[in-house]
Amino acid sequence: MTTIAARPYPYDFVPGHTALVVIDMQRDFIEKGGFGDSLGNDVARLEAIVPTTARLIDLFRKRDWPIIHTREAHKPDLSDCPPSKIRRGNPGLHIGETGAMGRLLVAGEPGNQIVADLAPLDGEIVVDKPGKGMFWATGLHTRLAAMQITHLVFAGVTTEVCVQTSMREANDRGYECLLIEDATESYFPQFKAATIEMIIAQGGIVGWVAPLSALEAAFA
Ligand code: TIU
Repeated sequence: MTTIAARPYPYDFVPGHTALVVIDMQRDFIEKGGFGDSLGNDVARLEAIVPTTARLIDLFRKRDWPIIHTREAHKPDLSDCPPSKIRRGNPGLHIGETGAMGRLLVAGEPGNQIVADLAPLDGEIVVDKPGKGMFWATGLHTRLAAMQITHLVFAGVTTEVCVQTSMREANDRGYECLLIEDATESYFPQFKAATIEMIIAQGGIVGWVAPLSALEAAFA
């Protein structure tokens, strides 16, 4: 066990039982012409965390610790996308419609791929999730249980949507969750800040938060 300097108090990292989860670092959210851009957001904010996230992934890769990459992805026939989800959002371009990088949030489309600098390697788990949370309709909890994973380190986008939803789902399933604060980002800085405060309030009601440097220092 290794102790990480974190808020609201130190986080016990348990090698062999800890996986990294990188949420939705896909072109749809991070590059111009994707879903995030079509919703009217400044995607450059999200692109800025790619180098930190790459360092975090590298820290896990060097030690051969498990890495899970998620993508928000729907089947091409959209049978796994509720009509309410399609209706909401940008009134111009909806999920499944064709943008500059193919059909928005549809599996297999160019925009649905993880950005090149963070591309998964063979042996890493890639989960296509139809919801904002990573456990809904993915079977991931069963896979993590089979791997005896009890601790999850989170990164990715966006902090208050898919990252927070996944972390709350994980918390309810009994995982000890740590969010790396400089490897997550929101289109709305105030939402990122509020999410971090919500996670660590009340004695870590959802989990812990730490900068990447705290993890690097612990494993130097
Ligand atoms: N719109 C927004 O902030 N996020 C999403 O739709 N999905 C994720 O957070 N991945």
